[in-house]
Amino acid sequence: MLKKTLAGIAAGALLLGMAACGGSDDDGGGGGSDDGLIVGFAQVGAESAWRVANSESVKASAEADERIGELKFVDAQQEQEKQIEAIRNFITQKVDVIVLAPVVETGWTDVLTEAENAGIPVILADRGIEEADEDLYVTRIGSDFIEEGRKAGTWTTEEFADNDTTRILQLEGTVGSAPANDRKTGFFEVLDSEGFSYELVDSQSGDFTAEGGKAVMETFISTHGLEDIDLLYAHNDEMGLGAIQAIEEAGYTPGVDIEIIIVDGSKAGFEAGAEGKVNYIVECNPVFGDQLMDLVVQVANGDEVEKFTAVEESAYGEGEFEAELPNRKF
Ligand code: GYE
Repeated sequence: MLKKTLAGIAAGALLLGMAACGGSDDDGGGGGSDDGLIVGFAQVGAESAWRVANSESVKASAEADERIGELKFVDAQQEQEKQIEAIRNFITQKVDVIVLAPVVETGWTDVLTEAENAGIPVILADRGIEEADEDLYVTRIGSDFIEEGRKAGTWTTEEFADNDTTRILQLEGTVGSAPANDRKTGFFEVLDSEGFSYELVDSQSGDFTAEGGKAVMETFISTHGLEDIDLLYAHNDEMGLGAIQAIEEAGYTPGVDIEIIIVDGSKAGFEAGAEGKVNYIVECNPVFGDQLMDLVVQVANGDEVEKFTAVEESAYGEGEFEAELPNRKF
């Protein structure tokens, strides 16, 4: 779907206007200067290797890009209020473009309407927001999280095809976040549509952190034991790696006593795979800084852009982890 927003057009018009009059920092939102675009980025936090790599990619691409004058970077420590505050500050500072990686999907209507009223276009990086608010941003770049969940689901139906009933534990990402919602949806959509026989024994959030994953896994083990569990589906590497610690501390062998799927594909995740502790890795690619900067410039110019740009990603099974390790970027 193509879309040209009023905000984008306004920003482009202002840029042209400024070029004609020599530039000034005093225009309304969507201004800009001869020194390049001012971009405000409200990042989720630093909860995972994925996130750290994503922040580095965006910062490095902004730094190297002559079209970008300044990147104002805010780490919101996984708190929506901090992101809302950051966006309000960006509006006050009259940045040219706001980039938001929304912690959760809901609760954005007011602040994004404020950005729209200020004439500042918003780009979503990584996570998405609820459909009702889709007119409040110009475009999103990131992963197709439902597809990631489907990959995990497809592997599960093949891996456990001979089981009577496959007993599953799930470690969910941050409650209300797009990747947690969608990775769950895609996974169970495949299991259900394949008529696969399973029991979801327990499912809780580990907030995408290693500590969270470990703590929840300890509870899972003390509540259910692991003897009758076939699979752990962890929505990211950190939670899976934390869970592996808990599994080992309880005297079980991860990857053997319980098979494990993780999502992201960090070096640490692939190392665990090469050691036989992880059985399937769904890749999620955080390195899209260059593509994001192209979008920032296009959006500031009021160019037409796609509503969604998917980053490329793959999935890896046993026998592939070691060979892939040197290619991992984070
Ligand atoms: O999978 C996880 C991070 O939103 C895709 O957030 C991102 C997820 C990623 O904390 O590790």
